[in-house]
Amino acid sequence: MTEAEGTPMPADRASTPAPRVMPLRAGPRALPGAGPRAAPRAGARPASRSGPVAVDSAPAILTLSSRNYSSWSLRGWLLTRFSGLPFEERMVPADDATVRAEMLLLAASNRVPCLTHAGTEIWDTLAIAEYLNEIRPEARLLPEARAARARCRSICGEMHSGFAAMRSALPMNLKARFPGFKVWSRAQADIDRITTIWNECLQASGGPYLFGARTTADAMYAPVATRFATYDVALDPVCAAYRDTILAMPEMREWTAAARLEPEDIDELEVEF
Ligand SMILES: N[C@@H](CCC(=O)N[C@@H](CS)C(=O)NCC(=O)O)C(=O)O
Repeated sequence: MTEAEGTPMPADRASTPAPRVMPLRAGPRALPGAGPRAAPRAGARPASRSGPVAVDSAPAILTLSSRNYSSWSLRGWLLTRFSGLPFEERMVPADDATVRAEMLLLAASNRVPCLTHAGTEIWDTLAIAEYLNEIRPEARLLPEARAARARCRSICGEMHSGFAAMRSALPMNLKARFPGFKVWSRAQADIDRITTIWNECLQASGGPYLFGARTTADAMYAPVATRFATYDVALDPVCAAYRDTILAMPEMREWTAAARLEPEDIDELEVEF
């Protein structure tokens, strides 16, 4: 068992405030600014590193799917929590095809996560990260130093577009445990690349997160940490400690506890999702 129940929480960051959860009840048009054709607010102020901007006070809605299976939902949710932006959750039910289809129409891409804020719809996880970094610069979702920032964006991009073998062979499933799981060679090559990234980042930053304090990179790789626990993936001590640091984050514990309450195990979702 590799999950970090009982391991000490990292001391450098407090837990971020919990969002209000809103299960889907209203029709799509009931969501303020959430329509697929919602136009970006004209003249919305661009990012400023000097502090929060006016747009920051607008209500935010984050559309998500299964906590147990949806790795992209987890990334988007962690990013929004890291940012400190208050938001309401809209959960797309994984098991109701009609409601699900309706709900996904809210996102131009038919994908989750989707952040709707101040009349702007952001439906890709990296775009959400960049947006949150602009409106909440004080959260430092990207490292301060230019070289580290470039490296952070590089490894986030690598996660976003890569590791297909690992993602299909070891789908995220927070509730499951597969002791002694046999990892096939192409998935192992992806795992090796990820552990190289983690080791390099942690050595350069000194940890406990990939770039010292928490950044977008930790949200992007958090579902990988859960997979390493679920599938009992053997790790070197540095990567094992990082996995446990991620799993012990208060936000991660909160997400996992809620995932455990999701009633159903959905066979068709036991694939990359
Ligand atoms: N590249 C997208 C990936 C999003 C994605 O693939 N989301 C999956 C769930 S993890 C999805 O919405 N699948 C369609 C569905 O749930 O019906 C991103 O960065 O947000």
